[in-house]
Amino acid sequence: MKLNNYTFAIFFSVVAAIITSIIISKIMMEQSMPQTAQCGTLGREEVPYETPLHAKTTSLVQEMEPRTAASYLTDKNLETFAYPQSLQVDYLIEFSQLYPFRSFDIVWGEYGKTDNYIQEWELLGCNRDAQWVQLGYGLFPGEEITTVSVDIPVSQLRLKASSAKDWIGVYELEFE
Ligand SMILES: [Ca+2]
Repeated sequence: MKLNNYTFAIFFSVVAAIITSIIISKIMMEQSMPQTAQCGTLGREEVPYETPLHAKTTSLVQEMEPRTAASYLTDKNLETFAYPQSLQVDYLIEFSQLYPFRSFDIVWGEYGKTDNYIQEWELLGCNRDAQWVQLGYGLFPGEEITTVSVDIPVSQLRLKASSAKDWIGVYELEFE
């Protein structure tokens, strides 16, 4: 009888140790698992500053007018503007690689100058870990151009702005 109790105690402690180690290794595995990409893709390479950039710009707000399509946001022409005919703009700019930008100039034109237009805006960047980080944020710009400085490489941008009253647009997103 005494032996049985002793055997049971050993058996019980072995089982408990196995269960504990399974739980610990599961927790450690979860912690070391790579993050899921929120934007871009994981493992993008950072390219040198001199690398020529090709921006592919798409609107995440449905566009009603092809003459003011998303591509006009990054066509390097300050006369043309992207304007989805909506109270909101939400543009995704894709660069394919991680680029060490220094700053962005958001050229709002009249949409930043008069307070019936943009009331809130945000610029996000896709970082090395493929996560969105906020690069800039503001309420009514009160200016035609807003400059946003950046000190991390990003592979994508997302420019959002909204108005409560009138449709808004953006003339250009310049980067250097
Ligand atoms: Ca333009």
